Amino acid sequence: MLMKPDRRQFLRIFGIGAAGVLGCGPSDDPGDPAGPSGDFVVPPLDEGELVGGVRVFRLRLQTGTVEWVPGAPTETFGANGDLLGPTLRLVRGEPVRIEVENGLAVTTTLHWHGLQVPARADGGPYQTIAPGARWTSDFDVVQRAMTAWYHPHPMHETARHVYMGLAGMIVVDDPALATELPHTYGVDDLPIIIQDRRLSADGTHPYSPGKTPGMHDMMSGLRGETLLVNGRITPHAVVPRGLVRLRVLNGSNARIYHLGFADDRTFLHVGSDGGLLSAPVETRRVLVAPGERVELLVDFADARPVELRSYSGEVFDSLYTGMMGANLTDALDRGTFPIMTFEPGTDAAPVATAPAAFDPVVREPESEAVRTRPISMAMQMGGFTLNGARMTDLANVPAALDLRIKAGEVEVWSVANTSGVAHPLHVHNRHFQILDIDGQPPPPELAGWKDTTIIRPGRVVRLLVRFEGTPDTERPYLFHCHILEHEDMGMMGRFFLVA
Ligand SMILES: [Cu+2]
Repeated sequence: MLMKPDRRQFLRIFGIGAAGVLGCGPSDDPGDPAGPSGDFVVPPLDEGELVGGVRVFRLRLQTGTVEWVPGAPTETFGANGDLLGPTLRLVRGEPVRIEVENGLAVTTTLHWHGLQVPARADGGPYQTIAPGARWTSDFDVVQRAMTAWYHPHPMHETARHVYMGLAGMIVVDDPALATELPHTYGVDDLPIIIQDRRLSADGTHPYSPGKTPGMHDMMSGLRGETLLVNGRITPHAVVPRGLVRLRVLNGSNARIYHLGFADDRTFLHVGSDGGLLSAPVETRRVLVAPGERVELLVDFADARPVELRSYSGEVFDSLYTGMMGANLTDALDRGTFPIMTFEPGTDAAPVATAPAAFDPVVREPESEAVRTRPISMAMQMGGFTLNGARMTDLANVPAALDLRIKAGEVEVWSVANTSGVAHPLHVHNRHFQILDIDGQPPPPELAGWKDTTIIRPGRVVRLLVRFEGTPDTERPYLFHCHILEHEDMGMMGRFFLVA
């Protein structure tokens, strides 16, 4: 199979002459330099252009096609290409301007998920970009080194636009951070954008033009059986021998992954949404919900190829409970399935050993919180609700979902999920810390900075959020479930940072 656009939109760095171990058949164009679909690709790295001290990026949203199903091209959206978009590299302390041109036939937005930016620059549903129009987002990079991403966020249409292919990674670098971590993009520092798709034989999917998912898919969140990494079906990557950093982004609409390797090797979990943990956590599994990022260090020194899998069945019972939970899942959620394979090549990895510790994440004291705000996730009125309500109209938001928070104040959000399925809660603009889960302190991999976190059914998760930022009484931020179909159906609220 073939992705013709790759020739210009993706930098192909790892070739393996033949179809990948998990590739889905031979290329129908053997002369294509992009190779068969089984090859791992990395999105191009975009470092912007320095203009008068401002780092300027230009993203053009456009339509395209990708041939995942041989002979049946799928219509796609992409940024500066047919599918996905470049990885934007930001530098802490620098002013940034991102110029977005909407070359689509529909109104959309572009949101910087995980970045602390003024509300006017956030790219949520209030910052729409009409077809043919441009939108400029200006902000200073104020946060620590981390992995973020961008995706559309239009009211009621986020799921469709992301599923059509609009998403990209953002890497925030901090020149002051002394780190021995692998850091050569595309060599030992790899973006791993995991998405699932439900593709019909004619190349269409439930969000293809003219189509809309049914109510069951909206309730479960759309899941598919075809696994993509950076737009390629279960690809095969040749990696250096030694330590490789994987920046994993779950860019799926709804599916949660429980990642591990087929040989059950251990690896190091070094970072969460908001940057590095206090120290690497050695583990065999990592759970990643839609919207979340994890940074992993994997040692490929043994020169043996290995499959990255989702061991979803191992966590099924904790993510989905009762009849509702069981009804809103598929066979993959109960089993184990491949994501991609890694094959150590002949080059030695540039970084030989993993650091034992990083700058400690200072735990936020609960005593600074001025209030505890209950947040409920429930199954009511034939759908999922947030605080017993739904946000279905940008101009008319239920009081329970229309918050005003004084800039600088610290709040505890006590999030209780009484529904039968896990929901990943995302808060725009701020990274938070998990105080406790059902009264227990978080495990070390969840004790760092987060902007999206899984709330399992029946659990109460308390978050400490320091609402710093630029006051703006006219433009709000959002908080919502990151199962995109749930968000589109109104499992979302807004907050204004006020002076
Ligand atoms: Cu949800």
